[in-house]
Amino acid sequence: MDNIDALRTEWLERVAAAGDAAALEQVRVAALGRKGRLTELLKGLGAMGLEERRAAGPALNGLKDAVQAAILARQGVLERQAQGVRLAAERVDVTLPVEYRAEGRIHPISQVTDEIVAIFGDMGFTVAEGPEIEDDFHNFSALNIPPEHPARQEHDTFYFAPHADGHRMLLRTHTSPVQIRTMMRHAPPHRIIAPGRTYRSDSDITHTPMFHQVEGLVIDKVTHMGHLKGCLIEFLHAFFELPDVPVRFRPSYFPFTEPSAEVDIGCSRKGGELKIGAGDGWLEILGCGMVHPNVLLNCGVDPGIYQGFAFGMGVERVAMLKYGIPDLRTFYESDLRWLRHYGFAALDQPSTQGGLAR
Ligand code: 2NM
Repeated sequence: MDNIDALRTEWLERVAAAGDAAALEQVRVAALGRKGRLTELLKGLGAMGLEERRAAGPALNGLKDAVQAAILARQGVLERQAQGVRLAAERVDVTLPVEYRAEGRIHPISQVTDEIVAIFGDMGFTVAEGPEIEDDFHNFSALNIPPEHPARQEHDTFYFAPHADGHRMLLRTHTSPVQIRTMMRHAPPHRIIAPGRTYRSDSDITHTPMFHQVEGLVIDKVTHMGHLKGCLIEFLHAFFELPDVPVRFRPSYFPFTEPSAEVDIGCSRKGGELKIGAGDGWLEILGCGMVHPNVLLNCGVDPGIYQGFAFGMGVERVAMLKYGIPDLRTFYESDLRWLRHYGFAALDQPSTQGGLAR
């Protein structure tokens, strides 16, 4: 029995001393494994006489149970300890200062272009794009702009150096060549808008040599001036988020449309402050008209069957009016303080709700 008590003390101490799961497993194998110390002693019971076995058997089995129970208990303690260490290592210190990240802003030109695209998108228009480097035919001739028209002069248009055969490429002066390419490549009906960069040799407080336009084109068998007016009035209401903004169509002239009109919205100018939506003043916003039959013919569209309307606006101009940006030239100075002030958060979706939801 002294022997058993000594064994119990020894193995319970060894179990208690195991510092991790691997050490504990080593102790278990040494005591209770196939060739373990206690297993060997239990095997020895078979060789004993009856009396001896009656005395030693319960004691040895009791010792085995005690060691087994101690191992299980120690296992639990070690697992909880390991978990504690893991949790301490994984803990996030929410009081630490966050890492600084520069947040980008959407440029007003991108924002306003997206807004215009979203509004016409709701009316069933799809976006069309084309090259910024164009030829004379797509930028001028197809649009019924005569050879002697002032817009074709060196003074107004950026031309590239002439090729050997004399023809020279140019930077498109409007996005209309996109409409020309669309009509030449695809059969009618058409309902497209063409947003993009345009270039004119012009630089003063109200002109930058590169600027942006959105133009639109609708061609179908029954399209008439009523559609033009309804479409553009709906657009202006949605864009300026003013359902009651007065709209005026004023006769005008473009070589590529007949009849042509300029579109104004009502405004007031009190004490030098411009307010869109009411008052006795008018602001020019858009140009538009019914596509000239010559333009349709130039694009292989039969004007006896098809007709339609087109319109165009300057993105910088409507952006300045909608968001109160006073100086055109600041758009392209790449001043980050300006962009932080006039720019838009990336997660603000271009909304058509303000004007369309009545
Ligand atoms: C405007 C005003 C009026 C226009 C015309 C065409 C085309 F290709 F269909 F003939 N595209 N854009 C147009 C008409 C553009 O901008 C002030």
